This record gives sequence, structure tokens and C-alpha cells, in this order.
Amino acid sequence: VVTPAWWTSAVVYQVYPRSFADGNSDGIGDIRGIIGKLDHLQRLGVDVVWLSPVYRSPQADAGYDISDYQDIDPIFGSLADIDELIADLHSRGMKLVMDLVVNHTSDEHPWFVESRSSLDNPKRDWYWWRDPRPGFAAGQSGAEPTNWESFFSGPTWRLDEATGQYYLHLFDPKQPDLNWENPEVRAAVHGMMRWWLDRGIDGFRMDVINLISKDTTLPDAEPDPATGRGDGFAHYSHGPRLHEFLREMRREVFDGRDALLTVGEMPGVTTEEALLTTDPARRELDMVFQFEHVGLDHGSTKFDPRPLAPGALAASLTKWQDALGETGWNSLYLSNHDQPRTVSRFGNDGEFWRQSATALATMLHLQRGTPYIYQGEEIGMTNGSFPTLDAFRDIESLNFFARAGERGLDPADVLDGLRVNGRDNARTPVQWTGGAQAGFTKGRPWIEVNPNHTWLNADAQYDDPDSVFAYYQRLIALRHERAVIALGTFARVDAGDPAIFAFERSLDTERLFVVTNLSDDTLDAALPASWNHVSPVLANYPDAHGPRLRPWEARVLSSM
Ligand code: TEU
Ligand code: CA
Repeated sequence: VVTPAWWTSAVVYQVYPRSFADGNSDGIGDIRGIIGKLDHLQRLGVDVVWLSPVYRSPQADAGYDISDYQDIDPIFGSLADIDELIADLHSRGMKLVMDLVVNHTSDEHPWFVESRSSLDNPKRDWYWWRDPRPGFAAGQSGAEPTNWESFFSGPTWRLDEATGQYYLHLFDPKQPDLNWENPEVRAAVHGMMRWWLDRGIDGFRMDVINLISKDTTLPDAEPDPATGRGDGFAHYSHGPRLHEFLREMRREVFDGRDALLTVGEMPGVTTEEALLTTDPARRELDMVFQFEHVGLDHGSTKFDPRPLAPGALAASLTKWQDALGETGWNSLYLSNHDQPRTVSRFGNDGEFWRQSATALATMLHLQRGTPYIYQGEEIGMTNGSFPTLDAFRDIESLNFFARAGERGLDPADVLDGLRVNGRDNARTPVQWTGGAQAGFTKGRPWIEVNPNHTWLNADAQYDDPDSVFAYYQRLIALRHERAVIALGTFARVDAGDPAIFAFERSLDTERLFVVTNLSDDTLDAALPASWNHVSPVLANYPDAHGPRLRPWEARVLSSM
């Protein structure tokens, strides 16, 4: 019998440091701020902290543009601070997973500074340098080596005047893509990863790791008539050497080390690719973040939001449960620092705020996989309010707005789109108290605190047994207590209405039955007769029995 991996019963908590807690009153969250809030994490009961980047960075993309992988940015603290954080987490029985951003570096990283310095610099081939398109002069419109649209709007190529060549940047021009075809690049990344593991960290969350292998022939995309550029995703994601690179990394970095967690962020991943990546027999990654359910409400772009069809979320998540089944492993998440707030996006952040926050948590945490909580989700934080454009901070939103004219979009509509799906929704400061700046900082925060902190805050919830926080505590404890949650099989149960997400988990003789009404309506559920008279081990309404489900009602029934 194979011992199940430790992370099957673990819950991960994501800290986005800039917005978590400010230790020195400069308005930006930092490592000392995190150290001061470990009681909160311990009280919640999570096992692992995933920390978004704190490395040295010009902060063009809030730290996802790294200029020194082996140092801490002074805005966040020092290496001594991170050592203290590792030690404190470990002494409280929690682990630390760091972000690994190696599809690209900052353009201020010494590797890129060297690479751009001349055509024959030894590091020239560490990045993707190409001549202008044949027949075009450098700098001429259309001279970019491919016509791809970048994630942050505009072309994915930037001309370096001094050498007359273009470099590839799938994200911002300040984030040049590393060339993983070059074995020296891979060895340098592996060495850096070992250095962090030797320092005591417990794993990595790997940023856009499915983009590290690209089609080296760099084919053009189907152009969008409005911009002349197109979506090159098929050519730069899941390239021919992705699995080879991941297996090599496993051998070079992780083999011989115990109790780690590796999770690959993979926008656009299919169930087939996710299965290949997470099947333990193939020795690649422990789990991946898939993106299907966080794209269901996107229209032609993510800033052209569409209402979610009833049942769409449950259907998508069920598809992933079924596909990864007992061979692969799912990461379970509804939000992170790139997504709107869970309760605003998938729930009802008005009338049914508490009910929908807890119902969504129930259906997510009790699936098969490792749940991820994004900071503030455990108290039901909602989307920010952004009255005007200058309330936004995120490069993705600001660039999209700046280029919206190219697409002929009305600025007022674009602003509405940013309010719905902009990444800043998740980046407003964590609401600790009802007082000034929600207790996040004694200074002026880098982004405005959500005005609803006066009633929506951690302090107001700690001692309230009916709070969202208390409910998350119980859900986390349940995963620790019950093997069926960590290891049981998953089977969706048809409860008669697509808005009712019901499923059964089973392990040997142990059964768990989860039923959630993911709608604002009262619905009658067709529940299996065997569950009719069992009282719930967890519920988000009092007097939970019978077939009638109130709006966003959630019940967890157990046969043990
Ligand atoms: O995100 C990758 C990604 O594809 C997106 O979800 C991205 O946030 C964008 O919204 C696409 O529309 C990762 C990081 O999580 C993100 O914060 C970084 O900006 C990005 O990579 C580049 O490192
Ligand atoms: Ca600070």
C-alpha cells in the first residue's frame, strides 16, 4: 500500500504580501507584517502558506518581474526576515511554499542586462532574440517576429535599439521570456531552487509553468482585424518539451527531499495535459492550477464579462473531478491575486453574503484535491470599489484601458469590465479591524481599503460561531479529521436542478454527502432516500433537513 501524500489532507493559504499586513507603516504589506499575523493562520487551521513573490523586483508586475531570485526586495524586508518567517511557520507546524517565476525575469535582472548587451554576449541565447520580420526594417510597424498579442495588451516583442533585434515578452516588456531550450538557463534555475530548499522552504508554486516550452518555429496567430495581432497561445503554451523540462526539474531539484509541495500554474491547461502532469507515476508535479472555471464568465476578453449560466460552475468542476479522478490530483481554488473575489463573482455579496461565501467554500473544500484559500476569502471579503480609473493599480487593467481605443471600445464600458474582472479586486488590503485602514497599515495604503471593512473584518468574526471565519475553521478541521475527504472517490449526484451541486465521497465504508444550492432561489432537491434522515455534520443554516434548500444552503452529511 502506498502512503498517501501529506498534501491530500492539507489546506493551503495564499498570502499576497503587498496587501496582507504592513509592519513598518509605509503602506505596503511586508514580511514582518506576515510574522505578526501567524496567530490568524494558526487559528484558521491551515497547513501551508503559499507566499506570492517577495524577491528583489522593480515591481512592474507587483513582484512577478524578478531582478534577483536570491534576495528579498527591501519593500518586503530582508533574507533575515524570511528566515524568521520560515522558522516561525515551522515551529507552528505550518509549511512555506514560495512562488517560482521562471518563465521570465525582469529586464533589470543581470542575466537580461548581459544578454541584451551585445549580439555575441554568452547569455544572448538565454532569452528569445529575433531579427525583424524579413522585408521589414527594425521598428517599422509589423516588423515584430510574430503577431502575438501579449497578456498585458500590445505586441509580445520589444525592439532593442542597440542591437537591432527584438526580444520576446509574453507579459510586460519589463518581463522578458527566458529561453528554456538553453541548458544553462535550466541549470541556473535548478541551482536557485535548490538554494531556497536548502534554506528551509517546503516547495514552489510555479508561475505560468506551461509556457516554458514553446514552438521554436514561432508561428503567427490568426490576426484580429482590430489590432492586427492575435492569440498565439497554441504556439507558446504546452510546447513539445514541457514534460521533459518538468521531469528534469524533478530529478535535479526535488529527488531525495521529503514532504514538499509542487503546484504548477497552467492557464489554458486541458484535462489531458493536467493528467499527464500530475500522475505521480510520471514524476512531474504534485498538482496544477487549471483555469477553466475562472474563464466561464469571460466574453471576447476577460474585461467583457458575461453572466454565469446556472450550473456552469458545478459542471466545470465536476468535469475536472471526473477527469483527474484517482490518477491525477486537483488544486481546488475559486480566487487568487489575479481573480475577482469569490463571493462577489460566484456568490451573492449582498443579501446572501454569508450564506453564499460558506456554500461556495463547502462545495470546494469537500471535493477531492487540495484546497487553496486566498487571503481574505476566509472572512468573505468582496470586490473593491473603484470609482474612477485612478483607483486602479494593476498593469493588466491600466494597459488594457490604455489600448481599448484600438479595439474601438467605449471607455465607460471598459471601466465597468475592470470593476468586474480586474485583478485589483483581490488586491485591496486584508480587513483585520473595523478601524482606520482596516488595521492593515498605520500609514497610507498603496491601494484603497474596501469601505465595507467597518462591518466586514476579521476582528468581528473571531468570536462569532456563525461567522464565515468560523465556518472555514470547521471545514479545514473536517479535512484533517476525515480520510474520506482527503482520499475518497468523488461522484456527482443529480439533485434535479443544475443549480444544486450535490456529490458523494466514499472511502471503504465511509461516506460523505455534500449538497449545496448555488443560487438565490429556494429549490427543492431530489436527494437520495438514504440521506433523508441523517443530520448534518456541518450546515450553513439552522434546522437543516428535508428536501427544501434555502438560497445558498449547504449541508454536509456523513454516514459515520
Ligand atoms: O498569471 C498568469 C496568467 O495567465 C493570468 O491569470 C494573468 O494574471 C492575467 O490575468 C491574464 O489575463 C501569473 C501570475 O499569477 C500573475 O500575477 C502574473 O502577472 C503573471 O503570471 C506573469 O508573471
Ligand atoms: Ca511595509
